[in-house]
Amino acid sequence: MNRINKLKQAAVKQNKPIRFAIFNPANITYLTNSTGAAGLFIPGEGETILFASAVNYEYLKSEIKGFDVQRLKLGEKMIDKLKQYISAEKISVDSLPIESWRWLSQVAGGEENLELINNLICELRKVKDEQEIMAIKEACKIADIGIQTAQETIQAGLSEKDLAAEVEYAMRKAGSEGVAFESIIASGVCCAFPHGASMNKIISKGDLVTVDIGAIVNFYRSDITRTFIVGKATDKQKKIYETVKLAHQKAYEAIKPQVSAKEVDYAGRQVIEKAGLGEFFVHNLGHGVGLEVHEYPVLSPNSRDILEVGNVVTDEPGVYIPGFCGVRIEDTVVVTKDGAEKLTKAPYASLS
Ligand SMILES: [Mn+2]
Repeated sequence: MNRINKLKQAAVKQNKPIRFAIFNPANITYLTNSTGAAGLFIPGEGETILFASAVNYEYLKSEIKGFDVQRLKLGEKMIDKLKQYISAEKISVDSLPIESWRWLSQVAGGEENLELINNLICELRKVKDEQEIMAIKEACKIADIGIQTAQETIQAGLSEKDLAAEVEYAMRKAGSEGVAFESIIASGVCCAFPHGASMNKIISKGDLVTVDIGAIVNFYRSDITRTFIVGKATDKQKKIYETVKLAHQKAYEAIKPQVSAKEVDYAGRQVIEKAGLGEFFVHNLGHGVGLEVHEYPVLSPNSRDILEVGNVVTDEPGVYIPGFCGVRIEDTVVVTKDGAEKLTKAPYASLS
């Protein structure tokens, strides 16, 4: 069944209107397998209307089959055009800026006629089909190449920015459509900033280096982190690294269909807590990956998600000790009927 029909079916089940105005770019990509549209109007019956600015119109018109592609004039907004298609009745909306919300509620005959259905699409996007998993697998293979490049390139004297450039170049050459997110290369004390972006810091001997990168294939993303040592690790660095590695392994073993996402978080978190490092694990264990690098399900202590076959999630425990160092190990993992399978496969650094 195509995704638009899936969405309609899900809306019927939840008693939501089966006419939709879709604005969120990732949702548009999910429903059309394309990018560049300003929005969609999905009527109860008949062709979906795809609104495109003049910049993207010709491309979409020739590439996208099964949609009525409508051109927006210069300066014309999608919501101006949408007026022609909707009347004062209930409509499902995924998300839109507050100004547009006010406008759309007037056209639709009142705020009570707008039904927010972003969750509905998030729920659909949580379970990847074969085509989506294939794209993510490819994106993971390319991310593995990026990690391999990092491993071969890291040395004392190189800046974090230069390392990021080498890694991103390798992924581009291997077919990535771009970076899945701003690459994080953090060395030495900077490793203690979990989301520290690559800076001008020079990598030095004795530094742990965290490399967190991702690729994009057919709009789908991957996410991987490896932590390396330049030279020889100290006992303290080794202890932290081995703790994170074990937490990563225990969480991976917990990933199965019908298991609650918070149990998976706990499986990793308790290893770090038992090692006395709990206060330094300052983020969730993982997140869904797909058209966006952070999507559902969420693997956190208070998640309500239950894992199911076709979820693609990260397993990424970390320990960050301010002023000293940080370690994170991350894989992108797909939930299968027998358990789970790692889609990123780059070897883990050995610190001994
Ligand atoms: Mn991640």
